[in-house]
Amino acid sequence: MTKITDVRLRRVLDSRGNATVEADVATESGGFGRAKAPSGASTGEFEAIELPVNEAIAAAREEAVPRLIDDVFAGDQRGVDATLRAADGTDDFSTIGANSAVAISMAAAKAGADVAGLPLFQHLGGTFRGDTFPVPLGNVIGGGEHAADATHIQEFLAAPVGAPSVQEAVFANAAVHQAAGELLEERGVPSAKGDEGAWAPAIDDSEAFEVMAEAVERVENDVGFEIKFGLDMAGAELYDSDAGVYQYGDKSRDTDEQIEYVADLVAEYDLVYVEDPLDENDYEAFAELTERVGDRTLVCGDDLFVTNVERLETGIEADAANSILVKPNQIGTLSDAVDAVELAIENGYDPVISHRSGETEDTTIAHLAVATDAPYIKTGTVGGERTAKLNELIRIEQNA
Ligand code: 2PG
Ligand code: MG
Repeated sequence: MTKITDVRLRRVLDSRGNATVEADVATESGGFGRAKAPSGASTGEFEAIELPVNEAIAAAREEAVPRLIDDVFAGDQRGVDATLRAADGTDDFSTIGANSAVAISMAAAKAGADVAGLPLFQHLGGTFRGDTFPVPLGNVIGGGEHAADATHIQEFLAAPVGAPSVQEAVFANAAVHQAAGELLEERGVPSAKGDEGAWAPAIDDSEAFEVMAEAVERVENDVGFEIKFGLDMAGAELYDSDAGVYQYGDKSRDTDEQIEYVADLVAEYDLVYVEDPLDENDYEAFAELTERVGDRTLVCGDDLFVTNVERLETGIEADAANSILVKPNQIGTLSDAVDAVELAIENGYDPVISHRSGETEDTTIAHLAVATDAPYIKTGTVGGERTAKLNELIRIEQNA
């Protein structure tokens, strides 16, 4: 193993045109890794803290970089991440910013892989990992915090569960996206795209369900393998905590009605995946829904768990869900993200490795999904910052 000799941080663009942190990590033997932090819009209340980029860079240069240089081995990911935590000194990375932390953590992993002469997924996963491939969940129609004047439900996600390969799955999702675009056009609904490249039409959720079901059926008939779909409801964004109701424009549902509504949707559309169907503070309501539909669909906690093992432990205790969304920047380091994946798997929860709505061309999460044998990855359908990950998965599958 070789020591880290240099860490450079800079401000670069993300897919929304906002600034984000890019980190370069170099080692004494000439190893090199570069990574960029993503950024959320529908962020969970309990996520690690993303600082303004200039502030995050300045704080990380002062607190973290000196501790990493000439002291920590690039291949020792746990050591790198423990150093970042010690340098920060808080639980939520509010000193150096989770954006600086995650960029450095991922860049160090890439430098470690470079030194070892291994692809990143193999460096992270080891010899006995990385032989299964995740099903990509593809965002096809969406609104919520990701697009103005579109659906209330944040994401309608194609799930090509019967695809024989990642490549077939990725193309199936793109075909569903295309078919949905055509169907919207046939209905005379003009549609721009939201932050993640999903169609963002000004239609109500019930019409989006119709379009989605039809688009999936068309492509399913075409490709000859099973395609289902699912949702990210981003329940915390719909929830009005003062009134205690989920607000869909003029219509509101109390918690019992929300549970009923989601259970009905699962039955009617045979949904295989429902993310954040309820508010991020309501483990109990999550548990009630999971009790009702958990044998048929994944009930996934994103804002509920925020990739945090303590919150996941609470959820496991409460039988709140059967799946967790894993976003490294929600918790700040790759080690923390892997801990969440491992705790999930030990307890029968399916981990879903995920992008953010604000992304870059960084491909780390594609490798993380393969390295951890995660059954699913959520990383969009079209658009350069999304296809960066999808095309990387195809390459990994082909050993390219
Ligand atoms: C989500 C994500 C990604 P954001 O809610 O799951 O789709 O959105 O990055 O805006 O939190
Ligand atoms: Mg979500």
